Amino acid sequence: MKIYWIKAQAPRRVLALIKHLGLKAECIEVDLMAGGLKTPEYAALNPNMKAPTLVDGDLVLWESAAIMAYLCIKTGSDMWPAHNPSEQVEVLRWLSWSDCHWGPAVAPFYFEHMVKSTFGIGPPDSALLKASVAELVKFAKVLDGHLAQRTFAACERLTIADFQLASMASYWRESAMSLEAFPHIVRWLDVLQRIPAWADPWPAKASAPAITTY
Ligand SMILES: N[C@@H](CCC(=O)N[C@@H](CS)C(=O)NCC(=O)O)C(=O)O
Repeated sequence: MKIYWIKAQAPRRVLALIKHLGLKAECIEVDLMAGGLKTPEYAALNPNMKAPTLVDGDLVLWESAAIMAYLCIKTGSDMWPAHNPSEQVEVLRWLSWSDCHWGPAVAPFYFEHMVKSTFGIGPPDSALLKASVAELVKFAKVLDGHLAQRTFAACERLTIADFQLASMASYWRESAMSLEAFPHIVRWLDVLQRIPAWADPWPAKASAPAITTY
């Protein structure tokens, strides 16, 4: 099984899961700056020209949530509740909410602070961030209210929904996301940060080629 990744938040979720479950996978770092996502070979695997992509035999799969679900099904992990329909729709609800609402609400902060500084593409756009606060607060209220009585997002245990929801938000302090007013979100993110594979999901640097097998 191969996972193509770059050092970014969607691949991070998959790499964290692989490490957390102790799965065997060949983790192949794609050279983003050298245009590795735009080669015809990579585009044939993932026409979005984005990472992550999983290749397992004849199966080629993209979208981090789908890859995480596949990895859980393959290994029997209940982080994706494959055999319990009511739990499954609960996880699916938070995966969908993350992609449709929470992700877009936190993304401007993550991009303006983390991505721009990583690639040296200028200072954060403070006007844009100011305009983004209302949307962040609107959805933070939803998540904080949900987490008020819970340790994890769904099913009263760690699931792939936590990894999907928490990736960009983990950097809330560095990204000036004003989440101080949402103590349940902060506590939940801190709980996740104590999971070793979540805190450090990145494969060890391999000598060329950049492949890590767990
Ligand atoms: N919804 C996709 C998002 C994939 C995605 O946007 N990947 C980003 C990194 S987080 C990427 O490959 N960016 C590089 C680019 O667009 O050139 C998923 O969850 O897998």
